[in-house]
Amino acid sequence: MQIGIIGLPNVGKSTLFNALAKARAEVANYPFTTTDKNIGVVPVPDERVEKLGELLQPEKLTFATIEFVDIAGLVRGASKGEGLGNRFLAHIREVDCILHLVRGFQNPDVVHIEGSINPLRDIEVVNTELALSDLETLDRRIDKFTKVKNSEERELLLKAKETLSTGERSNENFEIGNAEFKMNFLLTTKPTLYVLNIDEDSHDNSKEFLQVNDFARIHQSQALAFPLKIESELAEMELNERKKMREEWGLSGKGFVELIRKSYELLDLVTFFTIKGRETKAWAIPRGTSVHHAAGKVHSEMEEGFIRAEVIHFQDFQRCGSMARVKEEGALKTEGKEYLVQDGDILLFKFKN
Ligand SMILES: Nc1nc2c(ncn2[C@@H]2O[C@H](COP(=O)(O)OP(=O)(O)OP(=O)(O)O)[C@@H](O)[C@H]2O)c(=O)[nH]1
Ligand SMILES: [Mg+2]
Repeated sequence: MQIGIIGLPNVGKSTLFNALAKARAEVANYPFTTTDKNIGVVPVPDERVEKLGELLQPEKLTFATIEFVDIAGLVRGASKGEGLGNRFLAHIREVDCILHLVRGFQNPDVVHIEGSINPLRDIEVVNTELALSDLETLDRRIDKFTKVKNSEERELLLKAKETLSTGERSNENFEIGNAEFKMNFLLTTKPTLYVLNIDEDSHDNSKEFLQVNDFARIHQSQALAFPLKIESELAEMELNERKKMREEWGLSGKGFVELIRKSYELLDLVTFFTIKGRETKAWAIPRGTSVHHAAGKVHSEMEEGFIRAEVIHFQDFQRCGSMARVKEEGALKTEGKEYLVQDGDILLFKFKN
């Protein structure tokens, strides 16, 4: 599951990506530093994993991961091929969700492609390009259906086009009568987290952030104020030093932990745990995945030979404190193939091989 980091040039996308993934995307003060798609695998902070580590003392403790993609900056006219327009848009099409990074920091040494700090305008510039690109995609699809009479799909595509043309965000699902089509091939349907990159002395009650937050709310999205520069510096420090600095700077947020958690929520994933053998491990899967498919995520043989799963919720395990106690209390439930994995389930797969 991937989150694409998008935004105007020079807003700090690669800085964010580097801090997140400790990858080596170039960071430099001029537009289009990033021309290739960079993917970083990031562990999802989860107190439950730490708790399981304490209780089970496994040799190896593994967090669930999500992927961030550093995408080249977009400019006005990207949908018409300006800048790295088309490549940029193709990369966005491939990701599941969008982290839209917006410049809120002042530093006049860093060039702003639009000439001034104005988060809402910047958001509109980027979103307009996404919408224009979607309109083109829709037109192409609508053309295909022109000869088909009473095509429900055509009607739906036209409806989507109408919605987009008014500047509204399109919905993933459009319904007409009994027909329902997934519109997830459109860029503007992707769940979005707006991250305002603020100066370290700015706050999440600043006028700019409140505007961004309102915008996000109206468009069924999320928003976060994030002092990227200081947070990336803090991320390099030892835990204790970091805590001290956080207090000194009066930083109220939870830093990257919060940013990653919010990204994780955006992807609408649930976490399950496996505790067999030497390794205790957290896995992320889309909400609504059956335990049968979850087994396949761990090992293809487990899916093929799946018999049943024994399930205990993290909280029950924590209360019992050990597997022996769980069994004594009869707190293990047996579930068949169709069971939908719940966030926090510890799963023991029974399979034949
Ligand atoms: N003051 C300040 N400078 C920042 C911040 N974030 C990034 N910068 C600086 O802005 C410049 C551009 O940052 P990048 O991370 O390369 O920006 P980008 O969005 O990846 O740019 P493109 O890839 O060209 O689209 C660098 O010189 C960074 O050091 C910030 O939070 N505060
Ligand atoms: Mg970059």
